Amino acid sequence: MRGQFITFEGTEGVGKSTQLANAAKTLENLGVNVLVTREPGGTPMAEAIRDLLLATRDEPVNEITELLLMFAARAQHLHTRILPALDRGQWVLCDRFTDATFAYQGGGRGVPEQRIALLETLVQGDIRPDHVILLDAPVDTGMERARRRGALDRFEQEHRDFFQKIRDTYLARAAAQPEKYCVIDAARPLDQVTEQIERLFCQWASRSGAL
Ligand code: Z5A
Repeated sequence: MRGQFITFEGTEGVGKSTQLANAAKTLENLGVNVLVTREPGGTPMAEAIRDLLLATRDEPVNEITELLLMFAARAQHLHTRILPALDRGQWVLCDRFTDATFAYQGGGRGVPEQRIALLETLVQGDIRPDHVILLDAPVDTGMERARRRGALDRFEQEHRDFFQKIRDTYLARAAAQPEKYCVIDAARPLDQVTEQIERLFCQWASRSGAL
C-alpha cells in the first residue's frame, strides 16, 4: 500500500522541526515505517542547493533565480527520494514543500501564483501532499523563537512584513482547501500543540489501514 505524504508548514520558528520529529516517533511507535526529510534539501544534491539558497551574500538574489533553485532541489528530492519511499509504503514526513514556495516566493517575494503553479505541474505532475499541517502563530512569536537560536540565514534576516505576507498566504491557501490543511494554533504551550498533532496522526494511521 502506498504511504502517506504529509508536510509541515508555517513561518519561521513556529515549531515545524520539533513537531515533525515527534510525529515521526508517534508513527514509529504505532509500527508505521517513516521517512523524515526536508526542503529545500533531502538528498546530497538538493542539500547543496539548500546551502546556495540560505547563504547570506553581497549580491542581490533575483526572485526567479530563487524560485528555480527551489524547484530544482524539489525535482531531485521528489523523484529520487520521496516517490520511491511512498511506493515502498513508507510515510513521508517533509519539513516544508511547495506550499512554502507559494508562501515565500509568491506571498513574500511577489512572484505571480500562476508562474509557481506552472513549475509545480512541470516538477510534480499531479503529486501533492495528502495532508498539510500548518503551524500558525503570530509572526513575532516565531521570529522571537528563531532568533533565540543564534545566527540568522538569508531568509531569517528578512523584515517582519515579509513574514506577515507569508503567514497570510499560508492561511489563505488553508482556507481554500480545508479538507487538506490542518491549521494548528502553534502559539500555545508546546505540550498542547504536540498532543493535538499526536491525535491527528493516530487518526490518520488508523483510517489508512496502516495499523
Ligand atoms: N523556503 C522557501 O523560501 N521556499 C521554499 O519552497 C522552501 C523553503 C521549501 C529554510 O527553511 C528556508 O527556506 C525557510 C523558508 C525557505 N526560511 N525561513 N524563514 P527551514 O524550514 O529550514 O527554516 P525555518 O523555517 O527557519 O525553520 P525553523 O526556524 O527551524 O523553525 P521551525 O522548524 O518551525 O521551529 P523549531 O526549530 O521546531 O522550533 C524553534 C524553537 O522554538 C525551538 O527552540 C523550539 O523548542 C521552540 N518551540 C517550538 N514550539 C514551541 C512552542 N509551542 N512553545 C514554545 N517554544 C516552542
